[in-house]
Amino acid sequence: MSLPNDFVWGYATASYQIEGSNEADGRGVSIWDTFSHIPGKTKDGGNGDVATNSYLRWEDDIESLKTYGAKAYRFSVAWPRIIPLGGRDDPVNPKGIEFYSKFIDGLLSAGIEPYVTLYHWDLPQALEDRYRGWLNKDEIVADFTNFSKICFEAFGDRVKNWITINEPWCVAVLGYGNGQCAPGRSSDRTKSQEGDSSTEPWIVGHHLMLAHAHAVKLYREQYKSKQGGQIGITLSFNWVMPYDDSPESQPVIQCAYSKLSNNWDFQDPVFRGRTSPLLKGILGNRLPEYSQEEWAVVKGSSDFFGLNTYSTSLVQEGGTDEFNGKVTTGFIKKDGTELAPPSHVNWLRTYPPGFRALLNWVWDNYKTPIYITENGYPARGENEMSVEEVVHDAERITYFSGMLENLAKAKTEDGVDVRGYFAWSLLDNFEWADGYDTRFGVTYVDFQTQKRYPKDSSDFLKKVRWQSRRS
Ligand code: GBH
Repeated sequence: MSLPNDFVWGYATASYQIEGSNEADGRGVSIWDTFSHIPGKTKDGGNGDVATNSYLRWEDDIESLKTYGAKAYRFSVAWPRIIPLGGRDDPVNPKGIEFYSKFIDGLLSAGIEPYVTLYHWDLPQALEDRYRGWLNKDEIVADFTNFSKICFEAFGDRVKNWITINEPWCVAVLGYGNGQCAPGRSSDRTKSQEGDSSTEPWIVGHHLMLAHAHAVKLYREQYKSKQGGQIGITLSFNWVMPYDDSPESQPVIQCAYSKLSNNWDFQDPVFRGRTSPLLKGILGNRLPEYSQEEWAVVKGSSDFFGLNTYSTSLVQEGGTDEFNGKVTTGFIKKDGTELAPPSHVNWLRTYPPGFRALLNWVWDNYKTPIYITENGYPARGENEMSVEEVVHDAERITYFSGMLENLAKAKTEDGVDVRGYFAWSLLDNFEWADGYDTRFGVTYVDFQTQKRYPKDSSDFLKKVRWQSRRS
């Protein structure tokens, strides 16, 4: 396989999943601190109090990136470190700025290009308490824009790649629909005392779009020309295929394509300046309308298409879950055979041709340069293995090898403009509602000692990177 020399190779992480040190240097509380400390919200009772302790061990992380030959690193800034209480009239924390500033300098002196996510789910708790966070349009849009401005000012001389919001679908649907992520609101009263799953996810989705778009507008108007960077959003998609070949199954696939399991409320507004007709059909007047002024800000508000993708599912007609487009998704074909063997989690299986198909679909529909901002694999049972066993992660290598082969084909044979690839993740970390039960890292972390051990997949990716360079 061959890829141009300027193809961006990197690893990705997120602040709450790795940093720990939650009270250090004046950091405020985030909604994930609160949520993960409620008994029963994470699988193993885990939380981000320590995680991989990257707030203290950031130099080790840079060392790993160097060893692995990474050219780029995608990480996120914890809003409560920068503005502990979150709001535009609240004090900025110089220690928070200092931390990311020295980290960015460390990356650059190691020859690693920073890709910075502004929001990877750790909202300051004070904003949740003050005005219900993402539910309050005027406040959250102004506060997110202000937080973004502080980051552009403090880091934009060195950071040339910005991602506003990671996976708005997850924030909206998991946070306000099924209550699986912070702040955990839902109509299900066994999960949450407050919340309305039929309306809140769509309201929050609308506000996420506006916050994203206003941060982009600000960057373009005030920083882009002098700092010379790019800014965009990251959406999560999994490819879908009909579960059989019959002609009757084909209409359902059209429906599934239009939503591509996760992102129907987001890609059409940003890249087409409209709400998805399919979604409008299902939700009717529960789908918030954008005013003309709002469309003017939202339409075209991304310089690139940040794409997180992990899996392919089979879809079939029927189903009541509107978050899932009222279709049924799974991995068993009509003839009873499986699409691929299971991984450690029930939503992800290795099906590399789906990755190529997805890349083509995104490119054909949105004609915007693509960065794969996350792609990775949780090998089965890594938590139960000895260090000696766990570092030989053949299953993960199979995954990466198939994915990268298909990425190369999409780029060189199909002409898809994909410019970078960030593997998830640099190291095992706090996997949200799964706690520490699920490991996505190319580095094994012993959470008792915090020692790091490179897995074979880190070496595999390094070799692919060097061998793929066109001479
Ligand atoms: C990404 O989300 C996140 O950006 C990242 O922080 C995370 O660590 C990584 O994936 C690995 O999970 O409701 O049954 O589908 C990927 C999208 C959406 C996948 C929520 C897991 C929960 C299970 N995620 N989904 S289910």
